[in-house]
Amino acid sequence: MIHVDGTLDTLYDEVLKRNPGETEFHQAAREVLESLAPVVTKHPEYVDAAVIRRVCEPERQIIFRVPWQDDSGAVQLNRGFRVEFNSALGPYKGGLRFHPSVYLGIVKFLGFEQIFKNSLTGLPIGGGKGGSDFDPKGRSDGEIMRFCQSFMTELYRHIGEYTDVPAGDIGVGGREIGYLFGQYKRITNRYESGVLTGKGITWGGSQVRTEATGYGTVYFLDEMLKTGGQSFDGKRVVVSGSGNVAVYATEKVEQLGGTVVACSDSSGYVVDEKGIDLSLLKDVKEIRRERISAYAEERGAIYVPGGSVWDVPCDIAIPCATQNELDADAADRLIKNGTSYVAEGANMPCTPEAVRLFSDAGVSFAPGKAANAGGVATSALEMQQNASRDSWSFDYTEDRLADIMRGVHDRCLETADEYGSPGDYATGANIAGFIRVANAMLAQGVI
Ligand code: NDP
Ligand code: 2IT
Repeated sequence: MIHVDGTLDTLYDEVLKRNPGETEFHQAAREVLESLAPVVTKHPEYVDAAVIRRVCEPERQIIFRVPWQDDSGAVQLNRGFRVEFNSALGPYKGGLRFHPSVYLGIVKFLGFEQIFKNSLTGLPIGGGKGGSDFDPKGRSDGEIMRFCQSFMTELYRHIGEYTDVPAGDIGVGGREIGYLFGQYKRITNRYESGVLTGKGITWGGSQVRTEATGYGTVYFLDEMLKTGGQSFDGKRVVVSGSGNVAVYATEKVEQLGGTVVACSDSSGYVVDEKGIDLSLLKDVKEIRRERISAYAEERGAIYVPGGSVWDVPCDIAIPCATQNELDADAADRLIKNGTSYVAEGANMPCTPEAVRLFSDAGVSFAPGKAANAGGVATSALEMQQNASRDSWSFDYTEDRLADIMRGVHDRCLETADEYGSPGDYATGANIAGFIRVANAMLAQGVI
């Protein structure tokens, strides 16, 4: 059971009752509520004005039908979602996920996390998330385009530069954002650049957005290492996944002097003791869209079908695939193998039991809502450039990203200190993220 003060207990019970069967949302809500006990003691006004209660209830939830025709002419059917969770700090902001596992509980957990993550960046963005149970694997470009067009034919009426600004997530990258933007432009007859982020560089996109989540996670880790008097130099690193976040986390680790010795996809993992060859990885995953086994074959590296990438010994672990991919067993093995830093590039990849084991073993742990905030932060920089019809250089944008990640890191540590949990990044992130949103909600009245 949840060990928090009576009020938070009641709130958690309400979350369970109002959102039956949505286990990922329950998990995300519980992790935040468990951190808020010292906040409630210090600030009873958040309870009086039902701020915590309101923050757990999305402002709006949209569910829609997405019919489309496959290459054989058969009609396919999927479900689309957009959960507009909280707009206290700015327009709803958060990615779209296309994956067969998507249902309301996943979108709600991601939207909930996004509220606090976006708040932590210090930028003017609210929280939201969307997606579909569409499975892009094995689909042709034409099928992806027709799906995106159908998805946007409903979504367009709910989004806008000042309302709700989607971006990518699992299964949604530059190609999909292109098709989505094209359809939005066609339906609305407006070149509204700021309605989506993650656009191509030549048509309103920002430098560094593609790299931002992975780079940002590694900048965050670099700050954690510095805090412990260490650096990436000579460190063995394991990254899970081999998508957008994993690839650019790998790139930045290598730039900072570490070696990424393993990565994975949902079929298996690769061990490459010489260090991952980035140009081959990008070619296999980003251009050819093949499986990680193709990388191993061409590189002459070890491929382990199935299994867990967390079996590979490392100093630093960066889970960059999906929620709950690193459980207590995996945490146990990492700890036994001497891992001392874990930063979540993905959203909620570590189970609560794994996080507890890390904490007990003195492993320094960074939660996703802090460590992976660089992606959405750079999306906010893309919105700034769109609003001013400007575009910044790569170096300038990357400096801004690095600065933002240092800010997020320091805010987590300072807040953890202030609320009696020194060194606890997860508690610091939850409290600091919550307080900024809560104060805006208090100021804006009962809405
Ligand atoms: P991609 O679609 O580019 O890559 C996802 C990777 O994770 C693939 O290697 C995929 O393997 C693997 N994966 C996905 N689902 C599963 C699963 N159920 N089991 C095992 N492996 C899985 O997505 P991103 O890199 O963009 O996203 C990765 C994580 O980072 C997600 O948690 C996302 O929410 C989070 N994130 C993303 C941001 C962004 O800007 N893109 C920003 C902040 C967080 P396979 O190809 O075999 O499915
Ligand atoms: O989880 C995330 O922060 C994202 N998928 C990025 C969201 C965004 O709006 O850039």
